[in-house]
Amino acid sequence: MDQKINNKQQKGSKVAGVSADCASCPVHHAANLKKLGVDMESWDFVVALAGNPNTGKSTVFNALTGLKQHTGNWPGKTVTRAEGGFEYGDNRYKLVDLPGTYSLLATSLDEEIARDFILFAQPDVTIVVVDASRLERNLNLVLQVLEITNRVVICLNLMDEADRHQMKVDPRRLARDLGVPVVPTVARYDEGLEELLAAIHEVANGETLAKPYQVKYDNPKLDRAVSQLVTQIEDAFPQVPNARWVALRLLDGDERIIKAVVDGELGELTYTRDDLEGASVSHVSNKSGFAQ
Ligand SMILES: Nc1nc2c(ncn2[C@@H]2O[C@H](COP(=O)(O)OP(=O)(O)OP(=O)(O)O)[C@@H](O)[C@H]2O)c(=O)[nH]1
Ligand SMILES: [Mg+2]
Repeated sequence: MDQKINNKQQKGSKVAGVSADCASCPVHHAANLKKLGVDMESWDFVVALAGNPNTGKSTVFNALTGLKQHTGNWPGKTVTRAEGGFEYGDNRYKLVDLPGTYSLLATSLDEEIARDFILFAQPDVTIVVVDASRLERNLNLVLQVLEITNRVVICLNLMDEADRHQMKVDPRRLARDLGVPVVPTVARYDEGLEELLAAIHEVANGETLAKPYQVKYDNPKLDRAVSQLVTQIEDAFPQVPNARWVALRLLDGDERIIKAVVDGELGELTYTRDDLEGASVSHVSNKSGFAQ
């Protein structure tokens, strides 16, 4: 309980002192989310729901938010976005269902939307829903998400399917190897969701310290190029939390990220008070997404 109060106080003091180092403060954060069409006014934390297609994301989404949800389109796109909310402990959470993707390389509109949300909106927690019976294929996306953010909870879903195929999946070992919480679930039958909520809550409140696994490329030339670029990216955009990932994408010739660097979009993660005061707020009833 003390921990929660402390977190709130810390957040409050950061809000009061919006300044050059406001990159991690909630007001700044809200502005990023607003830009992407998420109203943060009545919520403490934003949680993104990512995962491969057909892994049970919507089942988890429905279980956590009830059926009261907003659906609309992603701003400027014809892809549907569902968002809802839930309350857990002392906190209100907004849950955003991302399109199902196998990767975050932005080679399709769905991948671009999922990637941009995790990168630019910096959700407080990203849940990656994983099919326990197809772990190898699903880990590709997990590793990519871990390169962008360490605020991750793995929802190891379809455990019943893994059992049915006599596959032994060890959530503890996976958590140790990946360096982030892993919660086994059978979302269709509401199994494991309480534990999932507890893990989300701990990551959101900074009670879980993640040490995410990072892919090693074992290539000295690449390592040198990455570390040179990381220095330059950190100089230009001191608030970017994942310079290594940005560097790797630049080396890969990722046009979207090159554009974000050239246009300074990455730098927009730093908001000034003027930016914030200029931002209009669209109101969404804070009850509208709540489970009964
Ligand atoms: N056996 C089993 N089925 C599940 C589980 N979770 C979800 N399902 C089923 O899997 C199917 C796909 O679930 P969805 O929640 O629609 O999956 P999704 O990830 O949202 O799918 P897309 O949005 O199409 O990517 C549905 O028939 C669910 O009932 C589970 O833990 N076990
Ligand atoms: Mg779905």
